[in-house]
Amino acid sequence: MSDPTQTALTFEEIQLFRHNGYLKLGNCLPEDTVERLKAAIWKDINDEAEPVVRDSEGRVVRLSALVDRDPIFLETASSSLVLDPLESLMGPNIELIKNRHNHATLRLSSEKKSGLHRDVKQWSRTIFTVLFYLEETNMENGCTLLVPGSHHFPGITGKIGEDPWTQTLAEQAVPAPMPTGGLLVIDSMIMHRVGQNKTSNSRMSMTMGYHSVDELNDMPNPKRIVVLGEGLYSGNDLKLQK
Ligand SMILES: O=C(O)CCC(=O)C(=O)O
Repeated sequence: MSDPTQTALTFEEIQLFRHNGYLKLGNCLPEDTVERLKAAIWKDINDEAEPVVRDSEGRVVRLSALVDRDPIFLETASSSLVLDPLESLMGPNIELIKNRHNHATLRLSSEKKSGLHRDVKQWSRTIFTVLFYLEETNMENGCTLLVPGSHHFPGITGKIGEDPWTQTLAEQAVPAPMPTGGLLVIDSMIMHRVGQNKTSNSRMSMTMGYHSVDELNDMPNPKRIVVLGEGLYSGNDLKLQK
């Protein structure tokens, strides 16, 4: 795969990410990568290759377990285009998470409006999510909307919009239009939602979750893949065993 260099993030970009909870990355996926990803996604959608999620009309709108499908998915999710900026945010040892996100979604025209949500519940267990936009996304076809800074709010148990303090948040969501091949990294505690697709076309994206290697866990986790650095362990029980 051709892999344009994505430089490490600047201090200002890192600060913006920490402050706002999201960052549009400077470089896009190369055109040929986008085409390979879309072809692999369309193939599995047309074959209805499980595991899939269907909409109320029975149409396949999501492919799950993406990294166990065509190798292009893992290749893209672990390319330096993604890992160079992630390393600036997460350090040198990074795992890709197989049981959160790890899917491709076809957003079709829909009357239903989705609500704000978080991808994780508590700030001490947050992950970072990368959204790979395989088609241009804008206000018409339902670009992602985010509430800047909402990743700093405490964990909540109910649905966003149920407690009085979260009720007004929907009004604060800002749109994040993205070009074809664009990459958006979010702190998964940020409150966000997908916009409404008011066109007759699809809006295709791929979503992957990442975590820094947990240096206090020495149990192999088959639902994680180390994609950068090493799966090191530095618990202080090592000293006690000597
Ligand atoms: O596709 C989008 O715009 C948002 C996706 C999303 O909210 C999610 O996968 O949790």
